[in-house]
Amino acid sequence: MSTATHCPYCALQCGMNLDPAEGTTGVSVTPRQFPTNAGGLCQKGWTSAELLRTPDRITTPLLRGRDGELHPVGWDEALATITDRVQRIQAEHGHDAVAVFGGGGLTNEKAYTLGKFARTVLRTPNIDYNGRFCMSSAAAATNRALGMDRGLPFPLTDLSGADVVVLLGSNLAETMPPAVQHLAPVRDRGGLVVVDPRRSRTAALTGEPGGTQGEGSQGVHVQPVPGTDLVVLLAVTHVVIAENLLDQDYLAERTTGFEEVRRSVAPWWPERAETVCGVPAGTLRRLARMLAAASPARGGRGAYLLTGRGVEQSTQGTATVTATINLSLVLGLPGRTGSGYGAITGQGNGQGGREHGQKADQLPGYRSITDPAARAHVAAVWGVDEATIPGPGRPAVELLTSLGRPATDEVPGGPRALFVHGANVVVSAPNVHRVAEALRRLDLLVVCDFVPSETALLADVVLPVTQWAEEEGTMTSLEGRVIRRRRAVDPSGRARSELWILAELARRFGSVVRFDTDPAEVFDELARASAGGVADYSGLSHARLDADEAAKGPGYFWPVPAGDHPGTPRPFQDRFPSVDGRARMVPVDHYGPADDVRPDAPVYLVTGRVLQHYQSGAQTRRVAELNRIAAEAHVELHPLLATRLGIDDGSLIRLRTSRGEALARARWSESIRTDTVFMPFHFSGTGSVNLLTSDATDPISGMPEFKVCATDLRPAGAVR
Ligand SMILES: Nc1nc2c(c(=O)[nH]1)N[C@H]1C(S)=C(S)[C@@H](COP(=O)(O)OP(=O)(O)OC[C@H]3O[C@@H](n4cnc5c(=O)[nH]c(N)nc54)[C@H](O)[C@@H]3O)O[C@H]1N2
Ligand SMILES: Nc1nc2c(c(=O)[nH]1)N[C@H]1C(S)=C(S)[C@@H](COP(=O)(O)OP(=O)(O)OC[C@H]3O[C@@H](n4cnc5c(=O)[nH]c(N)nc54)[C@H](O)[C@@H]3O)O[C@H]1N2
Ligand code: SF4
Ligand SMILES: [Mo]
Repeated sequence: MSTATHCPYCALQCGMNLDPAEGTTGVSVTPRQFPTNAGGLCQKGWTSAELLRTPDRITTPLLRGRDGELHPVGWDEALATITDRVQRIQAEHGHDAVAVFGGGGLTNEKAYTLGKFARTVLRTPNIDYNGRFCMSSAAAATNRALGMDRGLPFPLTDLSGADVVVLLGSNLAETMPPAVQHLAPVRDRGGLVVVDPRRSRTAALTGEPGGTQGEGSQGVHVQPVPGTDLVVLLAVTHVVIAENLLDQDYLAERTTGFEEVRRSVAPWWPERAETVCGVPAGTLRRLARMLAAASPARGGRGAYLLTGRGVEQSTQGTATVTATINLSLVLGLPGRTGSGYGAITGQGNGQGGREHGQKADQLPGYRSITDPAARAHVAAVWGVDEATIPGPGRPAVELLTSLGRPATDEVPGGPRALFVHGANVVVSAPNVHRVAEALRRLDLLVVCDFVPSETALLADVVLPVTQWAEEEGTMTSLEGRVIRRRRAVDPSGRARSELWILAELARRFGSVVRFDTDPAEVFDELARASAGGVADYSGLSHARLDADEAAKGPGYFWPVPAGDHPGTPRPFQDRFPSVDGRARMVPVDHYGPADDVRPDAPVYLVTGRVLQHYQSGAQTRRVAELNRIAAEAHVELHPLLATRLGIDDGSLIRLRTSRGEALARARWSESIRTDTVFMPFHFSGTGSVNLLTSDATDPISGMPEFKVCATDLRPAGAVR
């Protein structure tokens, strides 16, 4: 019998059917109609079942012995060891001495339980997650400006009706290939705009070779100096205002703060902006006019501005998203049918994962942990005294680098034990030298995973968990649509669900707080905890999601505040969920990357993804078909730069930044700027780009500057 579920990887959450595979214990994958993928899957989705039976899957708990190696042990021994050691650490150093690191791949039920476990059992404020690396700048900016952080506040399929779609720092064609079909009508209208220092696969869809419009063009590729998108946005906003292309009525009725923003963009006339971002003034003007013509106020079909990690993973990520929202507001786009601003969420449950309490400052339902009413509501659901719920913890980079740090007069001591659930931080965090060093200082590292990731291999205790096709739960897609993940096969070996692990640990810690292990019951509790919050799931249950899927189509867009509420596909139609119902415009300015190019590091290093691999590669490097195509780290560089540095195509390059060195193969490509190189982050060992990246963070969101730093590069054999 077929099981209707969704892909384990990215936030597009493509629909798929799983069927028992003949003659094996595994399953086979076939694509299923679902609005985001419309029957398509990328190569990662097609091959996803292979990981269920990967030869080195962890099928039993592992404990590091006196010999320094990890050895199989029973569940009882593993959990007793954890309980004993955590209790001793907390007795000596206090509750805060234990930390938790979660992930945007966890189901809603697991993310919720993890946050509750940290606050009620460990009683620590120190919980954060890898979404800090992914969505935190967009979240900070949208919460501030629009009153709500729902990545896309409209169904993805809405994009196809627009005249113009601008993708800022998103390579959708490689990171969510089936989504590209929704852009086809926009391309036909010549309205696809891609802003990327590389002519990525997505930028190539514009049909443009460079910054000028060619014959038969389907849009515009804008190729700015890395880290200067904010200047592009300030200049385009300047032109919209200077040429009086704005939507005065909308600004008056639906926004506040326009005057300050108008003043703040005044100094960014296109010719000045061009000297900073390298985009021709004519292109900046053309963009402003294209957008204005597409806007509903001028009778266009509509326009969308969308941001990806290319502009968000920056020390000015929150400012850049804010500038994108400001531009969308002067054009009168958000909350108008067929128009809007959205951030493209990345991880499978990157959206739900940031709503239910694994973020340092947050309680379920997207509530603030410092809000007394929120604390009282959630405390009542958990059955605890609200005074026992800790306050906000440290954001991811700060948390990871503080691990095991001794207290001094200047800084408090860092946590001495860490639980990791759903992240491979020694590959994916910025400046990993520093993170690996911090992990080594710990008294106890517990990692839950189903594969021996680079981080799991450093652990004192590894707990094997079930994989996507072995469990029930819910995910919330990039559209804010709550959907069901369903079990198709039995768990491998002695792997257990994280819900069971956390409930069992709670029991062993002597907690009186109730921890359910049935995902449907956990969901019901999550729904109650979220009631009245921004991300209100209280009208949903597994039963309702299942029953209605056949009748009304898949999933519900949150908020769904009642059992008979139809869900909210487009939450900003009538008002913004802010205090005064208006969008708030906030002036921002450009200050550039923390680690800018200079004589000893003269080239921009930008990082990102390739189609075949997912994130730290812990999963996809174990899938033979994917690994065959992309087996090792590479550096994309322009032949002109390569020739100047004596680097042959296919040769090994040594890259060096202020943080460290890495080695990777040169891949000549005319699609990148001559002052910039690109390297994916999916590889470990000497090919890990995060040996090089900067851990400077955005002052508001805590998001690290993964995308841009300054590097030196030369042939690997060359003497320095
Ligand atoms: N194949 C694959 N797909 C994935 C994932 C994966 O690991 N692999 N991960 C998922 C996740 S969690 C996420 S967050 C999404 C990410 O999805 P995207 O945001 O599309 O992915 P990235 O490749 O990180 O970055 C996008 C682009 O930003 C560009 N860029 C770099 N620096 C700058 C800059 O300064 N300005 C601008 N404008 N662009 C810049 C890069 O050249 C790159 O083409 O993908 C999801 N889908
Ligand atoms: N240089 C550079 N670095 C980056 C980025 C970049 O663009 N450039 N992007 C950043 C972004 S956007 C992201 S999202 C992060 C992602 O970085 P990571 O958080 O490291 O991502 P994954 O590789 O997905 O790690 C997830 C781990 O959890 C395991 N896992 C999956 N599901 C579950 C589960 O349900 N329970 C448990 N316990 N484990 C599970 C997987 O096997 C895997 O080992 O990387 C960031 N790092
Ligand atoms: S686009 Fe994302 S959800 Fe769809 S098959 Fe690929 S990895 Fe899976
Ligand atoms: Mo991400």
